[in-house]
Amino acid sequence: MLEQVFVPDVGEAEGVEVIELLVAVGDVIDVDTSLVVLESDKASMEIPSPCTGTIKSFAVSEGDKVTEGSLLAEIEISEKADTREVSQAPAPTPEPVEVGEEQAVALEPDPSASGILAPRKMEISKVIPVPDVGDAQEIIVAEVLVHQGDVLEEGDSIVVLESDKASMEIPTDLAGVVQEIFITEGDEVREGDSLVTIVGWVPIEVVAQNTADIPVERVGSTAEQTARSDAVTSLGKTVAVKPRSDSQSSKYQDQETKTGGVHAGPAVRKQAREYGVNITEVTGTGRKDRVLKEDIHEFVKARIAGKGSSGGSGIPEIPQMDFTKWGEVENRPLSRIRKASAKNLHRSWLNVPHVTQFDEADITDLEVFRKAQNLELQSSGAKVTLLAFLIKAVVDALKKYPQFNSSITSDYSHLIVKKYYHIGIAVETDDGLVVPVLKDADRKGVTQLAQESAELAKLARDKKLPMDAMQGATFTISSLGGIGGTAFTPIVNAPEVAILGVSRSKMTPVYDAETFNPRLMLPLSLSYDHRAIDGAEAARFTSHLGAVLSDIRRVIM
Ligand code: CAO
Repeated sequence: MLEQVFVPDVGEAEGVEVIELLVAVGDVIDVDTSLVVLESDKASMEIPSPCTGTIKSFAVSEGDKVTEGSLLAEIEISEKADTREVSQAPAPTPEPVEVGEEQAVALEPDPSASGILAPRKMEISKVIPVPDVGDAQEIIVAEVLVHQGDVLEEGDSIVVLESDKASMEIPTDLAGVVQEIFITEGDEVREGDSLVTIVGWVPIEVVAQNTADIPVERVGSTAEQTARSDAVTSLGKTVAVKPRSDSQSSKYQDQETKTGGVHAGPAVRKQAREYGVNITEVTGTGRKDRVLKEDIHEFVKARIAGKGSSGGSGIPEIPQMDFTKWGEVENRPLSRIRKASAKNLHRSWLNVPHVTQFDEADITDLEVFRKAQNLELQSSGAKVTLLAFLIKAVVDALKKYPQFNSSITSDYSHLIVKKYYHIGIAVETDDGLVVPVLKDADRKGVTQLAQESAELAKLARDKKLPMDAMQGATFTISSLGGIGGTAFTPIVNAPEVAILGVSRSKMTPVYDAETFNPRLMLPLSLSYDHRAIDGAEAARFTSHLGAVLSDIRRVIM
């Protein structure tokens, strides 16, 4: 049996363009598989399949103009049970579902009346509150990341809150549109205060199962929505609702679409086509990597200047490949931290002429001393780490070789030598690399350095580092010693000019002119900016570091 799919009411008398055929003749598809993307000047939408089956033919090609009622495709139905009838029959009366005392959820009516087949979803309005923020006394709204009318996905950040101890981004757990914002930057808030209201859609099954968990303020059906344009009443109060597009019948109308693996709105896609730009090659800088008009402009500018889109540095770009040609792949979005560190690392890598000096430090005696100290400290619960001794030794070496504690001016005319010693510590977290800064390391003892570095690493892993705890480093240590490896080439954390990489220590036979002795050797990898530091200076720096670590008493000399 053949099922014919027609263009629904798209609210455009002059018709819309077929932008993309998302499946091919012969493809086996499920109910709701998107078949084609249609686009007008105002919106783009994907047209879903009404049934499970095999694509028999397409009546349109990419670039065609179509209007309501035009035949799009024919599908050979394979599973009658999954077919949703497309008829002109009136919508059935919504069936109420009880949610709490005062609210009734109306099932979305069968959308076939409008020719579009939408999943059974229900609109809910949810207030996102300030969560439990521990024992913080004062919480300030540092940044409001959304605007009224923004379309958010689940997990998108709404605001940045800051307390005296930490800063944190508050995400939405409901995908939808920002309806109302209750706070402004600088406001002081408390746990439970309302931040924003999100109006979103959730599958009816989810609502039915989780009514107890979802603080639903307002519920409504599509039918109700259509009947009233700008206000709804619930819980005894009227809430303003931003009117949605005229063609509510299309479930994707007025939303950005993700086709070809790229998020972009219709106007942006149109602009890309006009400029002859392949949108999949453009790096999106919007939310969720959405491509913006500015990105198209930048892309075109870079092309005109003969540059690749990747770095603007004139290096040839790595082409975007379709890896699915060779096997199964998974698209994993990068965390905000990974994206930020990717940019910083790339910038440093391109700007800083790196050299890495390798050396070893004999830490046999230091480790004996450290373990003895830890035995003494056992009852107090404190622990002296190797990292703390490294910080101490590094500060000593920085004092002796101050050019390692500097930044180079952008015209390369001066070194700005810093008289303070703030040591960045690379910390691995689930979201990527974070570099908290241990301030004034020269004024602290080894026990305090151990305690503070452990606290900073914990805050980083718990995503509770305040912004100022990640700023102002003069030199960075990246220790992979607890994990393994013999050496590596860390990337300088510009505008710093050097970074010390530390690998795993190993018992090694060391010749002392008469015999081989077993010594615990610590591999050091010092990367430096060759514009600011000469190779000989780097060799002296690591030699001094090695000497201090082999006899820690030297730090008091
Ligand atoms: N050689 C041998 N063992 C080492 C060592 C070394 N160089 N450094 C640490 N260890 C041992 C410690 O002795 C400790 O063992 P015990 O528990 O038996 O005492 C264990 O490894 C863990 O050490 P730790 O808890 O003191 O942690 P750390 O000082 O090694 O590291 C931190 C702290 C924050 C640097 C680390 O957790 C981390 O995140 N490292 C990764 C940094 C990173 O990703 N760098 C790459 C940057 S470039 O991409």
